[in-house]
Amino acid sequence: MNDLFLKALHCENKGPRPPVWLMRQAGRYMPSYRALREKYSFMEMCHHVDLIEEITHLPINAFGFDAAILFSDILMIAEALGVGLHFEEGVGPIIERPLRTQQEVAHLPPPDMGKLQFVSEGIKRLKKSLKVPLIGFCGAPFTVASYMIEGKSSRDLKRTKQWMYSDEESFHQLLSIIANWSIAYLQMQADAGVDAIQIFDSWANYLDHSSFCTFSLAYQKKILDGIAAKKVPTILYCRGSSVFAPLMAGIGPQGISLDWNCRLKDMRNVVPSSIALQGNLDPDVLLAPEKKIRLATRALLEDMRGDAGFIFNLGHGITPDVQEASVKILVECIKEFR
Ligand code: 1CP
Repeated sequence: MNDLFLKALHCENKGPRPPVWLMRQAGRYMPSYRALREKYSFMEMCHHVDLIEEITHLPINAFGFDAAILFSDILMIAEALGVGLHFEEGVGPIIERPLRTQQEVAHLPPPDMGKLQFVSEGIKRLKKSLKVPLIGFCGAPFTVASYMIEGKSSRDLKRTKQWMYSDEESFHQLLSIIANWSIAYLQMQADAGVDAIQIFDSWANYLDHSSFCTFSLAYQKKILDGIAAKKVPTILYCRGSSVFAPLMAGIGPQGISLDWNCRLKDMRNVVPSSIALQGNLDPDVLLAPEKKIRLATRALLEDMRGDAGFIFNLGHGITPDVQEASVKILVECIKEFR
């Protein structure tokens, strides 16, 4: 088993190069993924154990990443909560019955992992076939709640924030319900064998400092505390995370994943060396010519040289318009770093 990723996550990587994996590494930029998508809907792919296994392996086989991330989606919990979910071509996720009232929140069901068994089965299968660590994940309650309220991807999160500011009580109730589901879900993933867990709060950048503490961080902490006994190392990711990094470091994750608007090296001044730093190349660098990809990759590698807790990643997910050849250049550049 290649343990470079877990070594770095525990801030114990003495080797010459950091581990590398990419958020959204199994996705539409890969022709092999698109070929499967011709045959199956995204929901079919997420529910089918054989496909979960096959798709999780695609980027590992193609690029030799040091960690795999379970093929699934943060909205599987929304689906299990009964609000209805499908993905529309060119639009993204659609929640069929978005939440509108306090009564609808009160009627959401308690955690039932029977509805998410396919994820557990997928993990068990992957643990037998993978030669790299497997990362499980969930969305943070604030981000999952925003989809359940907005009904689809939103540019401004207006409905979510209007609800948050006008009826705190039911907003907290919703976040609590999602957090309880997330705890049960991550416990199930840990029992099935994931080696690490990442929590995605992709829309936390819409919150001011005080709201971030109350509505995002508090529930990330609730989840970390709820799964602590499983002893699986966790990574927290927020978009716009650099301003919140010291707060995130304070709730006990093993790693923090940062987006590209900060100099990662400088974040060491506010994040202790016992917590891994993951990131943070601008995903759009992968749209540049080879020379620029190499330059930007080496600059980040040089900046983080000697940091035993550095995990190379992008600042956010890889985009569908990236060429596989560019990903090969990136990985090659990291692997030859001495
Ligand atoms: O059309 C398709 O084929 C579906 C594209 C796709 C894929 C490949 C979606 C729809 N989700 C995924 C997989 C996925 N999503 C993974 C799998 C593992 C991997 O990284 O390879 C993970 C970890 C996610 C997490 C996820 N889903 C997040 C958090 C991370 C992030 O990118 O911020 C979010 C916000 C989602 C919602 C979602 N699912 C899919 C899309 C296109 C979106 C985002 C829509 C939006 O921008 O609002």
